[in-house]
Amino acid sequence: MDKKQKMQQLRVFAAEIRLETLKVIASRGFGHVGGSMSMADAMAVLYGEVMNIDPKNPRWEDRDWFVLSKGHGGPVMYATLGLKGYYPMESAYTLNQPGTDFPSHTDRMKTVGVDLTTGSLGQGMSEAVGAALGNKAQGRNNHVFVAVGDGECDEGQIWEAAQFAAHYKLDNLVCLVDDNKRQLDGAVADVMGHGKGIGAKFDAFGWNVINIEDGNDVEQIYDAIQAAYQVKGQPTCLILNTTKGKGATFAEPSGAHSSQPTQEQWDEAIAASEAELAAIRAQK
Ligand SMILES: Cc1ncc(C[n+]2csc(CCOP(=O)(O)OP(=O)(O)O)c2C)c(N)n1
Repeated sequence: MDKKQKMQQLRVFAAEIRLETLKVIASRGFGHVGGSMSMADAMAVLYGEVMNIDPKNPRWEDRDWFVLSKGHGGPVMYATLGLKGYYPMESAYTLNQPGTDFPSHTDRMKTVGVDLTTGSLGQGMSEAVGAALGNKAQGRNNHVFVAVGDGECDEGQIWEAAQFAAHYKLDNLVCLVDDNKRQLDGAVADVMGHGKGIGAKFDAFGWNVINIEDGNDVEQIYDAIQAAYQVKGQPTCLILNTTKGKGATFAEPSGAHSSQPTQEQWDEAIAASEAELAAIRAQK
């Protein structure tokens, strides 16, 4: 398969992830739509092309790892893993209900395919750094990917982990910053700005930094990860310039953090997402 075909396949996968993410959250009626939808394209690239994984053997020792440090984005992870065949997709339509294996925030003890438990912002980054160090120490050639939010980067723990990762030259670690410009209380710039920018901070901490102009474009994400693989002796940080709520008719215009739309709004959003998927599938 040539690269053009691969990218088309990833665009379809991203649209499938968006649709399933909406359905997963719709099953509960409310949830973190914004920060789930902004991640769909990155998830498509990671799970559709980049990561070495085996859905039939989720704890395979040489697998690549993924840590959703912004654990409130659980639904996009459940959609991705379901579409990859880790479990029947329908089982995730029990989001955050009593007894479910699909809590609102990702939990490795509950959901097949989730590598590490997250939800308390900042902690997943430290867990990912530990996983990268451990895998390297055991001589594996795998990679650890970690996704953090731009609001999450307000947490001091992110920067302790970043310093550690650079010091130990963890070039098997790739951090994706979902730079959707918004957090729970509003714009990141208003709540707690990042001075010269998140990329400049990672650079100051000794990381290789790649800025992705359109973080909702699968090809740009794919190319950046290939470039990251060439860099030795440093971890890489990808700054994904994304749109919060991307593709959700009721959430994208406002960039809402969490949403509780009416049934009519859910129906409209799911129909629009289905139409988007059909249109992308029809592209050559
Ligand atoms: C330690 C901690 N403090 C507060 C929260 C509550 N919380 C959940 S999501 C969120 C905002 C995160 O913003 P961002 O990282 O930008 O996420 P995104 O916009 O990508 O959804 C907050 C404050 C939390 N989960 N953990």
